[in-house]
Amino acid sequence: MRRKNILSIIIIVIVGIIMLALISVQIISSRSTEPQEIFIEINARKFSFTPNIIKINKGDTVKIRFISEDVHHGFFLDGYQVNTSARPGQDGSLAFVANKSGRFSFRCSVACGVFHPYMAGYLTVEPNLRFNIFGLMILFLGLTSFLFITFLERREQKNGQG
Ligand SMILES: [Cu+2]
Repeated sequence: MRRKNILSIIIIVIVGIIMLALISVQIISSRSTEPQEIFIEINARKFSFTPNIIKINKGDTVKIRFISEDVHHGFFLDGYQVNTSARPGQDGSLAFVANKSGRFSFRCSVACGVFHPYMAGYLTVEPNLRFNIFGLMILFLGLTSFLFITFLERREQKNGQG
């Protein structure tokens, strides 16, 4: 009788945890992994980009306004192979869907002076890992609960025998 009580409590707890996890997944995924339209203004001048580190999420549509503060500069994004350029007063523009995750460098694609090769920055496209993390957590919880139940059963059996 005691064993059955313990088992039913464990099962109720497991079901509760799984339900909570599923609800959290719903809330988190609907909040932050929904693709968004991102507008970014990038300023270029000898020999840097501002900002030079950009973070977005996979699936986002990125719209870039590229502004030059001094001479003719370019913006080329590795991995996505997209390019634009700007002169003072003549902004460049660029739009793409971030469908590849990873860290991509962007650099100036117009020779603009001595340190032109060092004019670079990074775009990080974050993968939508949140759901996977929760999936793994549920799996982990399920597995540990299973092992725990098996352990309890074994112990009960031993006690019964002894
Ligand atoms: Cu440049």
